[in-house]
Amino acid sequence: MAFGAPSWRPPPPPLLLLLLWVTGQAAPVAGLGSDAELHIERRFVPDECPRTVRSGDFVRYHYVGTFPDGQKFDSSYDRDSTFNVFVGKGQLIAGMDQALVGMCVNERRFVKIPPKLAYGSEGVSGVIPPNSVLHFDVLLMDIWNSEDQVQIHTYFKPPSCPRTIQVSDFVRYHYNGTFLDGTLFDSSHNRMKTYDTYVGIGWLIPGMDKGLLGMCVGEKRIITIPPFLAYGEEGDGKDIPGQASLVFDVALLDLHNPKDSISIENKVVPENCERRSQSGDFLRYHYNGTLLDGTFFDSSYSRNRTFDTYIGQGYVIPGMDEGLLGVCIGEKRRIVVPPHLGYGEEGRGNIPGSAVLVFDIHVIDFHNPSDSISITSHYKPPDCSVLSKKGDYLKYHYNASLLDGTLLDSTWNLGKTYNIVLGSGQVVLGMDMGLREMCVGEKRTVIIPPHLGYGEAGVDGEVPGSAVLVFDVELLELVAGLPEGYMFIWNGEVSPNLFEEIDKDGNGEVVLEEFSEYIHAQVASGKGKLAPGFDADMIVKNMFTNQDRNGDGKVTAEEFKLKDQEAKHDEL
Ligand SMILES: *[C@@H]1O[C@H](CO)[C@@H](O)[C@H](O)[C@H]1NC(C)=O
Ligand SMILES: *[C@@H]1O[C@H](CO)[C@@H](O)[C@H](O)[C@H]1NC(C)=O
Ligand SMILES: *[C@@H]1O[C@H](CO)[C@@H](O)[C@H](O)[C@H]1NC(C)=O
Ligand SMILES: *[C@@H]1O[C@H](CO)[C@@H](O)[C@H](O)[C@H]1NC(C)=O
Ligand SMILES: [Ca+2]
Repeated sequence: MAFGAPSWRPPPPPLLLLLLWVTGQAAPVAGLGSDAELHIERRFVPDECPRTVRSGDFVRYHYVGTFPDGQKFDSSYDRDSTFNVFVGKGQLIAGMDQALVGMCVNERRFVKIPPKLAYGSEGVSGVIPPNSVLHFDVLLMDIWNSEDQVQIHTYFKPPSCPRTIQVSDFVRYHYNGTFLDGTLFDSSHNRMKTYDTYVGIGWLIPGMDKGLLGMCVGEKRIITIPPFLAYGEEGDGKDIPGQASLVFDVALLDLHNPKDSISIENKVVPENCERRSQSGDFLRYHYNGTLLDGTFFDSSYSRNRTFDTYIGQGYVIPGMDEGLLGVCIGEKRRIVVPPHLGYGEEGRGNIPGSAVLVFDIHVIDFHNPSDSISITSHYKPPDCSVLSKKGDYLKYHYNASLLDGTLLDSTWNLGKTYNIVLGSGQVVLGMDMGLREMCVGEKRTVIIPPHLGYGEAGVDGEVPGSAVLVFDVELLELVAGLPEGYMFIWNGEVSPNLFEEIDKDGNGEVVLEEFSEYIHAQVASGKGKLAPGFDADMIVKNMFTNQDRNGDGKVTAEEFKLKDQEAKHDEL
């Protein structure tokens, strides 16, 4: 329909406004129609009606205008856009100004307007005959007032709210955006991604910048924004028409400030804490990783293995590098890491970009690569003068555990002592060190860092990799070893006729049987001594082989002499 829209007001004003302008100048028109009064029929009233139209409000509505005979003279639907206007300010024909008052959004009214409240006796040339009664089928879409503020309605608040959105915070949230009539125009869910933005610094429409303030993670609220705090007269693209009020249903998932550092919460520190982790330490810990809204993203428990790392050296995200400093063994704490100290704007794996990370950690143990063993003696017998040394044969009991108390192994379960020659590599280096200078009856605790224990590999199924070990040891027996390098020594003088004595049958050759018999006899009579803790026959056999230079299984007097003169370190 072409009504010859005047050029003074883009976009082309709809019929009602145009015609009012024509008649509005004239004196009030007397009612000449058959229906002299305004007639309003409420054809649909929604259950929810938080607000009704008052004079001075701005409204958006659809309408169909007909004559009483049903003939249509105008329709907003044909223009595919609502009619937008202030109510009660004379911008409408008088009947319409009255008919809209009291309407709810989504209400539908059928209105009959007498000519005296419409276009009177003059009508509109070519469109509305004089003295026409006009019928309008009106559906209200939107309503606001220039005095409106942003409205906030919180419908879910989490039990704990340690922090709320402040100006310049960065947030991640989900939202559904609708118009007042409930029509969805946008949703973050359609993109399957949170909306991520700064708040309060103009990245958002003003109403949103304001409406998000004070919100906590987990909170859900409905933010209703009048168009002058949203996209105004112009609207936004094809999705948001001009002068539209917007309703955002918002669920806040994440919140931080770019100035945040990490925060440490929920500390549970064991009573006994002699040492706190420092940069350069190697730490083993369990963790559960979640996002601020509780969404789980990773856990060491699911791998049945601690997470092991050096700390303070850049092997982990900066927030963890810092958060793991100063912990005690056995400590639990929560480390909250803002994204700039975590995985940044990019995120990683199932960690979204710009996400705050929450790590609940449990420290299993830590050590420093420069650590040696530590020995704490708990009991020493009154006479503790004979101290263990390299080469001694030791019988001891032990309980082996991890720093968190997990028992690994115990000789008490085996019902017998563990026996070793000290310094012979029969136990891990840390244990070899930890058993020195100990007297029989002494009880001590030896703590062994992994590089002096089972290393990074650990022992499959028994000792975790990189684990610090705790041995509670009790020394039960000590057999003094021989001087270093000797497997057999004489207690007294060596017989001058040694070869003849060994060569029992006097045939000038010593065979292994003769040799072995002789040595054992010396040991038995206390004249000689074999190194303790080894297989005596093996020692004797080795001694014999050493003497049997040409390897023919017989030692001659010549071979015997040669060997005898040679090294000081020889056994005979
Ligand atoms: C938005 O709509 C989706 C799908 O209907 C719904 O799951 C969600 O709870 C709504 N609200 C928010 C704040 O996302
Ligand atoms: C962790 O251990 C449990 C119980 O021993 C087992 O059922 C599970 O499969 C293990 N998971 C992994 C990843 O090894
Ligand atoms: C991690 O989560 C599991 C399962 O909920 C829980 O048993 C464990 O204590 C948690 N660990 C920490 C360090 O919070
Ligand atoms: C090892 O544990 C057992 C049982 O708990 C205890 O009786 C014993 O004294 C412990 N041994 C050492 C060497 O600590
Ligand atoms: Ca012989």
